[in-house]
Amino acid sequence: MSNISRRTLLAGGAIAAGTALGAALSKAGQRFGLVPPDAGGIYGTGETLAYAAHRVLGRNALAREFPREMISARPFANAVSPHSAAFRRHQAANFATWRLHVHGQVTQPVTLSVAQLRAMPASSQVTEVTCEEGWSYVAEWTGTPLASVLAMAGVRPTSRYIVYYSSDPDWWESIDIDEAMHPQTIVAWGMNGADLPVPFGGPLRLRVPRQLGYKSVKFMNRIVLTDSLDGFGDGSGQSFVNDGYAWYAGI
Ligand SMILES: Nc1nc2c(c(=O)[nH]1)N[C@H]1C(S)=C(S)[C@@H](COP(=O)(O)O)O[C@H]1N2
Ligand SMILES: [Mo]
Repeated sequence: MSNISRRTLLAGGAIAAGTALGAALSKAGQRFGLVPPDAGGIYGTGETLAYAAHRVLGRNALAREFPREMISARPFANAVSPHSAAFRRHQAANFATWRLHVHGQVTQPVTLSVAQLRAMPASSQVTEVTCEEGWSYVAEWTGTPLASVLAMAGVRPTSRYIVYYSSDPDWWESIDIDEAMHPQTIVAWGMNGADLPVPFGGPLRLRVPRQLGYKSVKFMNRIVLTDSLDGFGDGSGQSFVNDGYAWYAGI
């Protein structure tokens, strides 16, 4: 696929230099799974090109990892909606009651506690959270590779995306299976050597270091595997609050 897709992409790039990108690239792209779900939106052509380029040429590329000396002394926790009463009850129980549900196109849905996730082989990374607003910080993130969690549930071959939710009903996101299986995509439960603090998304946060900060959903409690984003919100793969953000936010 890689060679064909590469050619498709180069052809797409040449067409982009002209004007009639849409038809040709999107037809080829759809065929090879290179068109993001919000391709019809305001980012249209540019986003499709970025997504296709990253998927064809940089599918396994790694997000930059930093030396530990570069960990930010004062990481910035972005504002979130007020926590629900249910969240505060979990917090009062030190999140012993928190569960991550994994279902959809899997062989066997699984439900995991934070302790169960912590008992699995862990992975750490010193990576940057980059907000679309222009600020960023570097931290060490520790968690369970999402690929291991998905393997427990058994990914059906029809799955093309994961949709992931938080205790904040207005904040959910989706990524494709390549991104989900990437070794740097982790279900984080630790930050800078301690438990992941609530302001930074504790008890569980999906860290997607190859994409902008808004894809790293805090307070994650549910993951759904699916072959299509139709039927999830407006079908663009994101909560309405992220309308206007590109679905594919690769950096
Ligand atoms: N549940 C939830 N996750 C979220 C957000 C949010 O408001 N709610 N904000 C996102 C945005 S826009 C960014 S840039 C990062 C910020 O991460 P930080 O709070 O660690 O700085 O979290 C993302 N994850
Ligand atoms: Mo952000």
